[in-house]
Amino acid sequence: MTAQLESTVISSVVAGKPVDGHSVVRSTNPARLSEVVGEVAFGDADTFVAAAEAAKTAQRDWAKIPAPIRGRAIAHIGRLVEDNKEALARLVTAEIGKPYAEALGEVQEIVDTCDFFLGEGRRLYGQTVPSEMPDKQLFTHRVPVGAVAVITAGNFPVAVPSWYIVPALLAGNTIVWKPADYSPVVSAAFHEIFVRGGGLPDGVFNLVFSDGEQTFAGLQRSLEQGLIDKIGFTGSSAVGREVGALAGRHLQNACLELGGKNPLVITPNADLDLAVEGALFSGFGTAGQRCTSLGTVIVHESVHDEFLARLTKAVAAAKIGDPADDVLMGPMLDQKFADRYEEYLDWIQPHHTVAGPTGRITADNARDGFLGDATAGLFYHPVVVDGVQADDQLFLEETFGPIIGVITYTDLDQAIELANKPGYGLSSAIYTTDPQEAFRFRNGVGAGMVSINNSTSGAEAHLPFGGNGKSGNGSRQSGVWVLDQFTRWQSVNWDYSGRLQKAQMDTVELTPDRDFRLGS
Ligand code: UN1
Repeated sequence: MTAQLESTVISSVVAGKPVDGHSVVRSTNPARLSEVVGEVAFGDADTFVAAAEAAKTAQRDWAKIPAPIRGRAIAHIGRLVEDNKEALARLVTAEIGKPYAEALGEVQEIVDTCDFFLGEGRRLYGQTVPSEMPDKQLFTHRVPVGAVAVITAGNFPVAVPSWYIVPALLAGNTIVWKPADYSPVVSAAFHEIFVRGGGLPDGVFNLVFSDGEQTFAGLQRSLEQGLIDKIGFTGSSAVGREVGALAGRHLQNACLELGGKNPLVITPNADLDLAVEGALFSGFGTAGQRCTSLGTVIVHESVHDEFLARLTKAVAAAKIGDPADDVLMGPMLDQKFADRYEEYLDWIQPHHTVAGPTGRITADNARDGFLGDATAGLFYHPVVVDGVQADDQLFLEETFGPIIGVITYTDLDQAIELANKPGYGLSSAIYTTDPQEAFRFRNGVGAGMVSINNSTSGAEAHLPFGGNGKSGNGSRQSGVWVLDQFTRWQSVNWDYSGRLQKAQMDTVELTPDRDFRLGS
């Protein structure tokens, strides 16, 4: 029997109006697959192009609204999110299986982002710059980029979209948002809160449900027609490469937030219990499906055995089960992630050691102390793979799921080399009580984010977030830094001399005495 929480079919919203879809898809609860969270009508490439047209048309008037007033809209959105915090978090938990405490944290991240940008509406500073000539003044202004396509993943179905949408709107841009196809209900709720809370005019924030192929086709056509001026994309490195290439062909640089193979180094003097706690949270929170999730623990050989013993014990004791309960780990986000994760499990080799069970939690492959009915959902055992080597696939590639590797090192330079070897560069962590080691690691690691005595996850909403290498193209989200993604600098030179003053040619020179020498 299926229980249905929502009876209406949700759909794309273009220029403020719902749009008929082509196929209706069910969104189910990954913790109880028989429970339908909602139904969504998928659009196609035409839906995307229509949304881009609406965004492009609405942008001119949205940009005319003074930035402080747009900042007020962001303030109201933040309050409305706060007032709906529990309801939105419950939807996150129901639709993608994120444990409720984490889901509340995720919703809080939207509020934090709004808190930051509501003030930016009264700043959005430019500069006054001196001219090399008299009676002339130079200025810089931030101007909006235009219509922005935002394409996001469903592991952070509301926090990560807000990192793009809040600053983009604040800076005077309009939006076409294509959320993950497996989190439509929570996406529709987010969209409605934003439109209502901000009093956003029609066309300012458009929502498109479509599959990856149709989205790409729609994006391509929109770019060809000059309807999209900027792309923000969060997802896999493979798709990010395609999106970046498409943007590049249209002389645009996309804001890309891609995969990670995030290392966590443990030095001989580290507080091992703290390191275990950090590894547990970043390895298995969101069932290992964050872009900041821990990939490999790089532990000094002298503390390897002790660390592994404590970690194995902690993993065995961790609470796993119904994400509505107080658990460390719930189910996989969606069937397709479960299927892909099973392939990663094949990367475990005979030279590896795994302490506990692996694979799907079932009646025959049970987990002690499981909270709820494991067979009803997409639940997997948390896996720690010891004896990983630097040329293992498991060491080199992202494994989106509850699996972490353990490798040893002998000196810090080697640990840094191992941390950088997979070629991603999103997040990283070091557990040490020696400041020299912390600084040497920070200096040597190629990641965009470094944690010292904290896990690889847990970025705050006003610090630059983003990666290098296979994790992105160097773009940064959050805080003032993201404004460079959603605005362009316009320089103004204002001449009030009443004559043509030619730069570099009509400048006056003083007469320096270059021959003067002391004592001569
Ligand atoms: C992501 O997985 O795409 O630091 C973002 C963290 C979260 C954001 C992760 N605040 O893990």
